[in-house]
Amino acid sequence: MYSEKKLQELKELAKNIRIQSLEQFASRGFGHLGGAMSIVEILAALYGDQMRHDPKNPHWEDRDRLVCSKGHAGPSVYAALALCGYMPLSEMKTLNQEGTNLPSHCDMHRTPGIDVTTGSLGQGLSVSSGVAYGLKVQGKDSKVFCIVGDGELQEGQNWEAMMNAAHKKIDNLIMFVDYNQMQLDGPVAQVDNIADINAKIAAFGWNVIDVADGHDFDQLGEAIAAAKSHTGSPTAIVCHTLKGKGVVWAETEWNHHIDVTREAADEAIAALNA
Ligand SMILES: Cc1ncc(C[n+]2csc(CCOP(=O)(O)OP(=O)(O)O)c2C)c(N)n1
Repeated sequence: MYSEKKLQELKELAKNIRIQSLEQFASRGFGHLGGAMSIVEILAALYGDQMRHDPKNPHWEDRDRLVCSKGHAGPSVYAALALCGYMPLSEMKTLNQEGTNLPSHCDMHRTPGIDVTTGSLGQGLSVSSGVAYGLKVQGKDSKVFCIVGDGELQEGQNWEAMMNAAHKKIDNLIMFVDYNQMQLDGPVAQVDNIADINAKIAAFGWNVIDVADGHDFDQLGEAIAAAKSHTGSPTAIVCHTLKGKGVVWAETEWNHHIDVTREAADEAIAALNA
């Protein structure tokens, strides 16, 4: 789908989102690395191509919205925003420190470009649905993209939101499921199994698109384009991803919230640049 030139541009953006996320974790010494890395290509596809937004005007009324419901992945969202020009890259060194604009979890009152405060899992889809409905009522054609974790889907509020969004035909709402199959304390299937997730979401009246490789831009781009043109129901894009993706020493089973030394970050950045 993408031209070679655009593909390279998106890959470069994804690489730099990883690098700038690592800079944040290294400056703080630790963080939610695994779940930040699994959504990098989703963020790059959105901010680098599919989303209507203006870094010079973060509150532009006609923008699309992004709600990172898995708010602990804030650092990769901040990196994407900074790389698009919402803030200087120098802010990356302030993650979760006194007076920062970059708290560990997303905060709409602190960070330019963050549309909704998140961190308490399970709430972002309800808020996204309300925002999307409000936009429709106002006659706007803006989309609301919401990224939820697969472990997060164990929270019952998601299913209430899904039921209502289908009932109200909120078709400008697009949910990404970051289906990395891991959560804080182990495999989702062992902690509280959500399978068969596609069938469950479809049973709630949603259009469901399965993306076999959530790190592949062609697959993501096609899915997002299809979701944007779909009418009559909200769409879920279930992205099969890898927690810790792209960080050489983090593509392991235990990478949820980990120490990140300067040396470890440098090693990962060198591998990304190689
Ligand atoms: C309501 C609530 N309970 C618990 C937590 C602590 N917590 C933070 S991340 C996380 C795991 C979430 O798993 P998943 O949604 O799969 O995210 P990912 O593994 O992709 O990072 C938990 C339990 C929280 N932030 N909010």
